[in-house]
Amino acid sequence: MKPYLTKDIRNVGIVGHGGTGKTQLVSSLLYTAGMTPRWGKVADGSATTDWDDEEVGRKISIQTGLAYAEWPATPTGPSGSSDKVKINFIDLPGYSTFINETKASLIAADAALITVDAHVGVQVTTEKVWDYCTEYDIPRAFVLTWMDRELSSFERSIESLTEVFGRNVVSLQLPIGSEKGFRGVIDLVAMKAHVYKPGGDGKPTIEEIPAALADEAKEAHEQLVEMIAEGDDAMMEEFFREGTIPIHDLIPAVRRAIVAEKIFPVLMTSGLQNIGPASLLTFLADALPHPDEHAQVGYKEPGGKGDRVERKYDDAQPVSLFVFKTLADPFAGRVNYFKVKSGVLKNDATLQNYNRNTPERLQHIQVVQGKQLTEVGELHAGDIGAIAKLKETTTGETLGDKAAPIYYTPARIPEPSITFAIEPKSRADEDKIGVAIHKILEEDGALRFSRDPQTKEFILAGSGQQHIEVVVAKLQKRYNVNLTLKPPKVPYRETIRGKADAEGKHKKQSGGHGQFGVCRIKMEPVERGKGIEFVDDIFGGAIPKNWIPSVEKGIRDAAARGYLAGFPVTDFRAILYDGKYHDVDSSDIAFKIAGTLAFKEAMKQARPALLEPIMNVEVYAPDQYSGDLMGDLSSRRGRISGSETRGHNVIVKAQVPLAEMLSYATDLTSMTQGRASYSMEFSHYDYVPSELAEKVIAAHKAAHGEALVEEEA
Ligand SMILES: Nc1nc2c(ncn2[C@@H]2O[C@H](COP(=O)(O)OP(=O)(O)OP(=O)(O)O)[C@@H](O)[C@H]2O)c(=O)[nH]1
Ligand SMILES: [Mg+2]
Repeated sequence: MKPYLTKDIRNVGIVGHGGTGKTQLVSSLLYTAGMTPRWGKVADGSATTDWDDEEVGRKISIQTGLAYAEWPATPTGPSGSSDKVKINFIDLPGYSTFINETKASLIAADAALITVDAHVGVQVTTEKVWDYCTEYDIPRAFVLTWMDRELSSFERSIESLTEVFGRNVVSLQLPIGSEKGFRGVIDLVAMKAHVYKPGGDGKPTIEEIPAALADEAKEAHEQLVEMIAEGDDAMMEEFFREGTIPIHDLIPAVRRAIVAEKIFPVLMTSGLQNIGPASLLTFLADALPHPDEHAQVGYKEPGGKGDRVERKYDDAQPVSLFVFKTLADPFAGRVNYFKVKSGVLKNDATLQNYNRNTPERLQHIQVVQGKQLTEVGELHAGDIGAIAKLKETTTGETLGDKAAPIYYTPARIPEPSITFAIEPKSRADEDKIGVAIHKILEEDGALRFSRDPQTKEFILAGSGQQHIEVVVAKLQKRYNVNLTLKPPKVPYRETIRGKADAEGKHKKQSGGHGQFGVCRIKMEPVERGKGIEFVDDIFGGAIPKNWIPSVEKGIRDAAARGYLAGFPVTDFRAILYDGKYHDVDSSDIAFKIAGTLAFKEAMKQARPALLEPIMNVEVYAPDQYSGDLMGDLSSRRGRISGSETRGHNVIVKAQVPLAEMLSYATDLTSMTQGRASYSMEFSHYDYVPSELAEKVIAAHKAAHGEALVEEEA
């Protein structure tokens, strides 16, 4: 493949509600552009960007899929040249359990194509991905999918879109035919009809607009031009004088309006009948921003800290690249997907990983077509590629010229919302689990793994039941680790409501060396979410410097093991202000134990309390269910924070304790005959009401009594 320059690269994130046809659409576009010999189908597991075993098996997207098409833009300049551009597709999951993956990888896109099922209109995830686009400040276009489906409707879809996203949503096409009879589109910019053969090669015959649609098309064209020309007096005048704008002026004007986020265009396809792909490809090539039209900022320090460093997508700047996705391939090893943020990346370059302060050699840089990787010699600023077998690099890290460090900020991903215990089926499985899970953690930023310090159970936390099930399936298929998944758990925490002042004294004199350490601590609550703060307030060497970390460790270890019911204690400050030591008998371990004892004593005084995770929940459903939905959420101890109508749908927003939401997916389906969708995201921790707290503590003690006693001993 020839190297593409920045101005000839388009990076588009394909996002939208689960199952609206993103992956099928990408396969149709690739086939139409001649990038794949066969036309991939989600239904038979051959779609280019759903290639992982779990995706093929479940027929849904779970992780970021990359692909690219080479396609000519419409020549508008005097040269009339129509060199191909490279359109990089980032095909992202739509189901809410996998939406964190979407957010993390969309950061590499310069524009988004949002799929909307022409039968349903806007759904809960449509709004969610729109918000991500706003956060990343990228232009967006809509594509109506399933145009061949019974009861699909162009008019209703546009109505639904303008209702939610405003009057700047404007269609660039009109459908030719509808439902089973959908045959193509009218291009409202060039005013031509694109007629497709159902199930064909995705390329249309270009015809004059059929007489029956001529008036409607003319009116829509005029509306479009007026919107585009708004604020451009010269163009407006020309339009009124001539009654039209020449196509070589109109295409760049449409592009400018899209790039400036003045308009949000709508196009349409049938991914399964292959109607519309060529028209859509030409649109993407003509109208999407070039990478260098998207401002970017890096920072002097990781995590968005330190001074800002301006960088341009410019070949002349020092090379830098950002890793937005890591894959753990059991055969190929670790594969990193990256975007070149500045400069030219040459094959075999040695770049500095700034986050880890280590050099990495980039042997065999590649472009990605689904699961197929092809080596290339160089990639220019703005392009997307892959690299296998880096020593240490994973998602969210920046690499580049050692002399010009910069850090790009990774996406902010919400904390996991659900926790499961997993149990290895045999000793051999237990031995393998650590290594295997580590590989999966590298590719999944929304997953957390830990070991319950009380019960010694292995704990997986993620964004939903299906997320954890996929992880368990991967562990088994890829790494042959067999596990039992236990019922979901609510990740309760403990905290304190009051203050305490306590002493921890460890003294043992049993022949030989004794053990001696005494510490005095104060404890007080801190703001929710702040975790544990340790303050060293020792004066005059009451405890020598080298044992102070031992006291801290003792306190932190004890806090992790919990006090009321074995849940980690959090959001408190421990101030170490006094103590005693012995020249011979004091030791690291003696002060650790003293720290632990002081913590336990302080907990007695400090009015311990139980915390539970509260979730932000959004439910989307036909408005007839509005009352039922709100009643149901209230009965789950939910606090309704708002409800809005969206055409014939209602969106209900609420804050609900996670403990009440464990079976919501099933309950919502039966309550609405499957016509609702919802999303749920961690919001904050709050106190469990006292009568419930007692039950939770009792239940936990009953289940883990043995472990608790053991720990005391
Ligand atoms: N009839 C018809 N079926 C479609 C169309 N687009 C997609 N499908 C079918 O819808 C199902 C879901 O399509 P996908 O492409 O996997 O949807 P997706 O948006 O990628 O789904 P997620 O990535 O899991 O959110 C598949 O069975 C497709 O064959 C379409 O335009 N018409
Ligand atoms: Mg998909």
